[in-house]
Amino acid sequence: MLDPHRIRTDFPILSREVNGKPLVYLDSTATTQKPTAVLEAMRKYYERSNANVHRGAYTLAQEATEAYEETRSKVARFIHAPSDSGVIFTRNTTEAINLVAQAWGRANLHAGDEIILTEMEHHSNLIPWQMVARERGAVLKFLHVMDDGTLDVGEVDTLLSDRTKLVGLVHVSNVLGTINPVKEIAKRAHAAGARILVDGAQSVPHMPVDVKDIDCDFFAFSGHKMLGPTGIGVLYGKPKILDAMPPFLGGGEMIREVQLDWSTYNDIPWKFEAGTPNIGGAIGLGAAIDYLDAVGMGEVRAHEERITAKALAALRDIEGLEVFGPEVRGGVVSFAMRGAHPHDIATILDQDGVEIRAGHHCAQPLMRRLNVVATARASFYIYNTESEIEVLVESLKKVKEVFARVS
Ligand code: C6P
Repeated sequence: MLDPHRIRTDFPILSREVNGKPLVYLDSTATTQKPTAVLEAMRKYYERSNANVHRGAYTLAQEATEAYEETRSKVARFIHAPSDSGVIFTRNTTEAINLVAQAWGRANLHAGDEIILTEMEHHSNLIPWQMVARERGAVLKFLHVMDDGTLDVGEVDTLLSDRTKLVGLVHVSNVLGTINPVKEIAKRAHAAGARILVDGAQSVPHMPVDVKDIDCDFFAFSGHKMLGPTGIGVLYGKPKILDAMPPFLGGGEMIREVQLDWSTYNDIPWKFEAGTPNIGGAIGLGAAIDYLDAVGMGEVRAHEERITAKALAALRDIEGLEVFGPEVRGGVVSFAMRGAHPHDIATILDQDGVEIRAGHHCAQPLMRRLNVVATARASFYIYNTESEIEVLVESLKKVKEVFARVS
């Protein structure tokens, strides 16, 4: 069984204090903390092998290229991609989805074509489709979120039509924690001749993911939400589809031959990696994958289930506190407290060293569906302990007292 107390010793930041109290970091959905192994891998690269990739014949350039490409193989293995060529490095999930919307969407969407999304999408899987749909005259349709915070899979069949070109949905909601049945939805999308894109920003860091088993066409996630650094993300795509797509950005490294008035393009994945990539970031991500591999993704999920079940039970016990989302979920708990604005909750918790996020979580349509303007949100990862849940609960009780006094 995963021991969070042992794991915590690998994370220097977790021994600091905030406002005179031990840090209780409960915002891993926004970004995770980094273990020493990741920090050291990046430091070693910059101290010993720093050079540009794919460009130099000298030793440092070869070392940098090998380390960068090694991470691509690690990513492919980690998500069970059939080959490295389907793994494209991006800045983050957002850029990965924009790549698909711009490169695949502009080439494949025509007036009247339909894209199916859900009401629970993060803005990064909504705005890129709004942009390309407006340009191409395509239509957006939405799967509703039911009162229990899940999707009705059967509704997909009512929305799919012979005009549907793409179904795009989040694997695990960053607000509700809902784990969506992406494999089942992929099957239905494919039966209707549509492509499927999965936003895996909150699944890959927290549970075993197998893109081959899901049979998704595109899958996006961010390194910084899985112990890696910011500025490195991944788009996985089926190689055949990526091959047929035009490039996203133009520039160095994505070309084969360049004339003054025309060019031919590199093979995938490099066709989609114009310019000098985030080499240090990729190396950090590789170290993060090694770390998660050593812990075991099944263990990661089991630990989060334990912590989340404890948090759910404890929060539901606080009178006047409403928890959003289903029972079976990722390690995310969004809630509202009667009479207290989520931002005030977060500010008061911060006085106790408890760091949670408050706001719309980049999911404004979902906030409207929940009939709130914002929620408070605690989220968990491998380094969170049961006693931290107790600190959260005690601190929330204080919030309640403060607002009982002022109201
Ligand atoms: N959600 C949160 O606090 P980027 O910013 O590109 O790394 O990730 C975007 C993104 C996409 N999809 C989902 C499901 C996400 O949760 C996020 C990031 C953070 O909820 C920051 S808004």
